[in-house]
Amino acid sequence: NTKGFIFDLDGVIVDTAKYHFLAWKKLANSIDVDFTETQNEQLKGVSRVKSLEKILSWGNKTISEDEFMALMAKKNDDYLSYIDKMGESEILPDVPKILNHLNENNQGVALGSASKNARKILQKVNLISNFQAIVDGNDVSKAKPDPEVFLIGAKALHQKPENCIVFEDSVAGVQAANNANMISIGIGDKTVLSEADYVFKDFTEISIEFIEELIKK
Ligand code: B16
Ligand code: MG
Repeated sequence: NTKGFIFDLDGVIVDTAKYHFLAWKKLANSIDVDFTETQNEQLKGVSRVKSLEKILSWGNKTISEDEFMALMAKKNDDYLSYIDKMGESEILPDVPKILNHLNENNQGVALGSASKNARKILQKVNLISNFQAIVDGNDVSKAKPDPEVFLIGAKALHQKPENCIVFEDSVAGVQAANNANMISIGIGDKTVLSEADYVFKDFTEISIEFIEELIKK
């Protein structure tokens, strides 16, 4: 039995949300807009363009197209300065255990992320060789909750959507998996991710037996 396992990146494999927060906060404050951790929550799984649009609307700011592009570049440069220092120690607990088990048992493994920096981050934490396919922000035109990112992932793994399992930490991502007709596994808070088929706090709560059940389903 072969299934397709599709992983989100930020919040599932690594905790880059803290670096997005620092970079967005610095940028927002530089244009006199407040930025809180609660607002950062709302940017999870959301693209870079959409994130800046939200920050500008929270601050009631309108800017020119050129300024918009300049701010996007500034945020990303700042974000990349944190990414450059990342290493294997920032992989979230038990993620390698699950990836290794899937690879050893010839299951399809893909990444499905909104980030345009996904490949770089996977290289930094030395996990890139665990993925047969990488679908990221450079490959999609429609953002989560649209299922596009995961449907492209399923195709790359030569799997039907109904034979795919998605691991996601964001509400929009869980909805995208459900919209793709895949099994959705939320990583995080049960009350936040209530639309997911299963929810676990993190990968330390996911047993190999559970993974085996998903493979046999
Ligand atoms: P970038 P994911 C998402 O990654 C993040 O959750 C989101 O906060 C970020 O804005 C988005 O990637 C775009 O990232 O600026 O690096 O292209 O959770 O889909 O892996
Ligand atoms: Mg995420």
